[in-house]
Amino acid sequence: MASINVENLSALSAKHPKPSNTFTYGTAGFRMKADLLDSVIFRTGILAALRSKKLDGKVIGCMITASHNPAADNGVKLVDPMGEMLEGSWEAHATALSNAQSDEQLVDYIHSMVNSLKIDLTKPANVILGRDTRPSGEALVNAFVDGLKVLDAKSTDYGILTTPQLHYITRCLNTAGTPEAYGEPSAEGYYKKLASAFKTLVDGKTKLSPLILDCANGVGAPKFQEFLPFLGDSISVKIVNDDIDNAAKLNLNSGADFVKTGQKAPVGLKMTSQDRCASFDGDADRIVYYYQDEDGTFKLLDGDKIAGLAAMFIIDLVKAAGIDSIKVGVVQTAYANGASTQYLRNTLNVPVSCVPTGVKHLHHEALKYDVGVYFEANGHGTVVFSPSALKTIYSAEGSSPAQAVAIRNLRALSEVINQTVGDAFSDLLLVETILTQRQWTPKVWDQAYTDLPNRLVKVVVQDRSIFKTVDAERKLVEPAGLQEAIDAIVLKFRDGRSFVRPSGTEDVVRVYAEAATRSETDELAHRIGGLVYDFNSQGSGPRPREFI
Ligand code: NG1
Ligand code: ZN
Repeated sequence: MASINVENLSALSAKHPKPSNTFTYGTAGFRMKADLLDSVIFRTGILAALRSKKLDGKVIGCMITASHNPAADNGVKLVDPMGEMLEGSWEAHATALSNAQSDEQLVDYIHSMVNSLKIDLTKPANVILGRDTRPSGEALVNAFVDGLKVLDAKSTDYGILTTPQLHYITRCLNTAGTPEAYGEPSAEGYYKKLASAFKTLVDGKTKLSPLILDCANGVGAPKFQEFLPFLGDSISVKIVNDDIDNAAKLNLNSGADFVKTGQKAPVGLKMTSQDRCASFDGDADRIVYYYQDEDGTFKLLDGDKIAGLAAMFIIDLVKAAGIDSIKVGVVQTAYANGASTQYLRNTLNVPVSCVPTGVKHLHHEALKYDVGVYFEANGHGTVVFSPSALKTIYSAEGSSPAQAVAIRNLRALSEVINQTVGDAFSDLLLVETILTQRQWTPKVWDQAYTDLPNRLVKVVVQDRSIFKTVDAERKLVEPAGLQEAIDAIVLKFRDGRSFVRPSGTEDVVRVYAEAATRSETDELAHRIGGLVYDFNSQGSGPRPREFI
């Protein structure tokens, strides 16, 4: 095993000095104000090279994005060879490297990784990069590439991409030439694969009215525009909020997070009761749908509604194909609306698992099913088909024309869905497929179940690390006594449910509440918010006035 060239490292590291801050690689990688990220990204480059060497030169992906955060933020996430998130145990190495106080400490930590993980530094390293439209992205790509140079890693910069496109390309590169080959490793290859599957799925069906698509003034806008010619006349989409030249507008009063959190339409989108609308987030890995009722009420069709629609459709398709040995399961987090869980369990009769927040938990759990549908309520999710389910689907022949069509559709569905990660483009095509096949309006889709009113509030606390949860984050075990106090309040509310957990991406504690009516829900959320504030917020700002 070679050792690292310390002089080379020091020369490169001197270009990327570490500020005094402490950094953490969390559920969404590193994410913060872009001007703090230079040293973090340089060191993440070193980590990516080590990861690739550890995996015998397999291609590792790097995405520079801060998703739905404001334009001044940025972030970095690493992608493992099959397009999944970086393996959990390496997150701690990312954190440790980013916090090394000197070049000596940096070198020591790299050597300790090389020794404990048995990394052969003479192996090749291959890393690909993508970034969203943020102005800070280009300089951060250069910092990352400097990190790669420390270990002579080979890199390919794919320029501006959506996050899921980068995941897709990573998987394509690592599976090329194998029986699991995932597709052509380029944005064009991605467009061709998805468009061809979508055309199969809507073939012969009456086209729906145009979809109004809010792209949050982010990377989804130019990339969906690029995608449209591949889709031809199979779909009609009217893009709004596509101003990527004015960085300040990114995610501003628009996008999936704004729509989901505020339960209202974005700016720049005029809606009538005839319209079907959707919003991407800033890096196009989340999508929510919405429409307006005849009386003008805004109606949200979030990740839970998409999961319900997808599960319903896939169950029907598997039956119609005559291969109902394939079992469908759904994975949610505690943020899933209680009514959606009831619908899945009691109406669709599918098994539902609840896991902690964070895509990697959902993805991992979904792999346990033949076909695992997973979505966070905020609109991030996808469907994963197990290798054995795919084998069954691809070897089935069908004993009637109807079965043959259902089998063809299942195959196309497994192609239109980006199985590496939640993907707004792919999820859009999935929803449009189902609505087209059924000739449903969003209102008909919405009739599956009625959401319980719900509310999410943030509490700024002194120290969010004192909040410890169990049971897929639904119960607090620390601070002692707080869960009992929450339970006592929840008991007083009809259909009441509430839980408290520290955010993994922001310095806050989140309170979720649902109850039978809007006013009871608000009261419950503000009571629990007040309780948490009084426990740990003294000195961290004024007590929000709405807290009870
Ligand atoms: P945190 O900040 O840990 O709640 C948020 C979202 C997650 C996930 C991550 C990554 C909510 C309540 N939480 O996590 O679902 O998407 O960001 O972006 O929406
Ligand atoms: Zn995102």
